[in-house]
Amino acid sequence: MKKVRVIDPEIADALSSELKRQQNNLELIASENFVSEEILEVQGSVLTNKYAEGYPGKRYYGGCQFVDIAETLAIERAKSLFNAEGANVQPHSGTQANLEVYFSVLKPGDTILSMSLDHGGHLSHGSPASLVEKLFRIISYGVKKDTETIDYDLLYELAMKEKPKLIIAGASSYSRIIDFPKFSEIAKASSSLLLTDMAHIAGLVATGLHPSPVPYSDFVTTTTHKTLRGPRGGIIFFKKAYEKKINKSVFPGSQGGPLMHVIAAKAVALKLASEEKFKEYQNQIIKNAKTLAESLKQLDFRIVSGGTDNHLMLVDLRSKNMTGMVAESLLESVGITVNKNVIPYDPLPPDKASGLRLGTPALTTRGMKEREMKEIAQIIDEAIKNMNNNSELEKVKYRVRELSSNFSLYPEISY
Ligand code: DSN
Repeated sequence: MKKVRVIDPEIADALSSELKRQQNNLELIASENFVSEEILEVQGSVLTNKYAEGYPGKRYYGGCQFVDIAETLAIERAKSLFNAEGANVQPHSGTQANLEVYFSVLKPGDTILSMSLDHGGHLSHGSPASLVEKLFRIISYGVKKDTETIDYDLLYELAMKEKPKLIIAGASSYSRIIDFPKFSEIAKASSSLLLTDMAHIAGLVATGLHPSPVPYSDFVTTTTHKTLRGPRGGIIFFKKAYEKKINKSVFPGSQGGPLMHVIAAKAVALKLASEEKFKEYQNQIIKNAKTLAESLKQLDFRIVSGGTDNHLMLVDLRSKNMTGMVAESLLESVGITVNKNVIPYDPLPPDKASGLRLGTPALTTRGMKEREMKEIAQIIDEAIKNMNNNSELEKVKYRVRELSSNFSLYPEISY
């Protein structure tokens, strides 16, 4: 029996139920993934006990010789994988990483030009709901109404008119290739700094399956747990000239003790991401996303922008007379986990939303391929068509269980 079950059965039950949920359900949340057992092992290691404020070789605590090894490996692997001049692996999350970039070069009141949340941007890029909007002046670009792809003409126009101190490229729900040379050209024309948040596509970038923002950006932030398939956390990449500013902004600027167990797990994830089979995995993520999008289109679902070039897609549910909110809970009831999402120019508010965001990284980790994606599209369609027919929904639920049971996940783990 696991030790936690002896001392805290309530938490052990929560862990056990979550494990079963992950094993039995079909996980289609585009920003989630399943880490390897090695990463779980390192993240649950004795490194969690160590305080190490500062940086390798320059800490404010004794006894840091071994965590220094871990952090140095993480930094070097991050730089090498993404061909970056510098990396800070301490940010606790992607939002934290973005804030740390802002605090390194901006003053309160400075202007940021970023993609609007409604069109696929991220909260931390300056949504009115976030702290960022209270500290800085936020101007937003978005996607064109007809193509639903980034409106680079509007971006240029706004950049030249507003002369923002910082332009942010990158998104949370955008399924097309982002033109980083174009962003860089516009940032240069408006004398702005360029930050790219590549959190969603980091795994694709690491393997050359999405063009890299690194040569074109002053700063690049990422999370490590999405397509990159590492522990939850963030990394900031920077041009050498910003090394001191970024490092100071992370510590002591906005964080205290780094999470050394997570940093060591980031190092392992970065090592795994440099292997040839990681490229095959990323390739399969894209093939799966394209197949899922095409299969849904054949079942009369509209895919925003007509398809996908990466790991995710936005499905417009209006032709099915269903909101994202209803679809999310309906699919949850049959064992498919997704998130409702606004679509560009959505007539509905975000808590209802007209769309769903679907992504393939997690199911690809479980070994699913094109055949399973076609089946999942049919299952989603069946569930939506039969939303008021409980006996049909029971059959759909059974199909989900059957499909899921063919792809094992964490067979050795129990709580
Ligand atoms: N919450 C993440 C996502 O789902 O895209 C971004 O932080």
